Amino acid sequence: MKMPIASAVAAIMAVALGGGLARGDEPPTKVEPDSVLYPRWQSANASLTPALEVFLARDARRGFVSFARDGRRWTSPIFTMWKATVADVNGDGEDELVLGMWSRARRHDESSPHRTVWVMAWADDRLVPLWRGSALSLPLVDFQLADVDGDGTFELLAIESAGERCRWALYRWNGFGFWVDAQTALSCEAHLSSRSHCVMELGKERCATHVDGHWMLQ
Ligand SMILES: [Ca+2]
Ligand SMILES: [Ca+2]
Repeated sequence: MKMPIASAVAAIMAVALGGGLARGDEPPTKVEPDSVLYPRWQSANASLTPALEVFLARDARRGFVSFARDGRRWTSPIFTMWKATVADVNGDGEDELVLGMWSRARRHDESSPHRTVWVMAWADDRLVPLWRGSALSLPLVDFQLADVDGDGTFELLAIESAGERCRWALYRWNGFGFWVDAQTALSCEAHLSSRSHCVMELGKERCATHVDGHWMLQ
């Protein structure tokens, strides 16, 4: 018997995410994605712009992405992810899926698990990892992607913490991973703003700005 798409996704989620559904919730068939992303991909030389649904477990320790296509549903493996977004980070005109991931890689300045970033491309009808970072240069708090200089390639803007010190860092893709191009010290109370190139710090919005040849938060 063919299972309806919504039921199939809900069943995957219920089994795979375990804690994602609590007693008293709506039945699994009513499960809604946590967000929907709209990547620009290529598939067999045709453009593919799926409504990519993001499902996260309630404890944000695991999740997966899924989309419907030609009456069928493609669903990713389960990732130890806490966030998903899409942007063209390598400037090839197609979007990458950028996942906030939990890593158990050992690092002297990181707890285990700690937050990191993976970059996945869509190729041959599947997700292919371009970069599976074990960590960024400092312990990651949160990130977003923005094309701060308007050249069509998106930069990764991270809030990072090292003990009592926190910073905003602008990372660029170098073909093999990310390198830090700019940074600004930040209150550890800061968090991402709804505007992708900005953060909120102590009630004020500070945004990526180009000053004297350098990027900084102002
Ligand atoms: Ca790309
Ligand atoms: Ca850019």
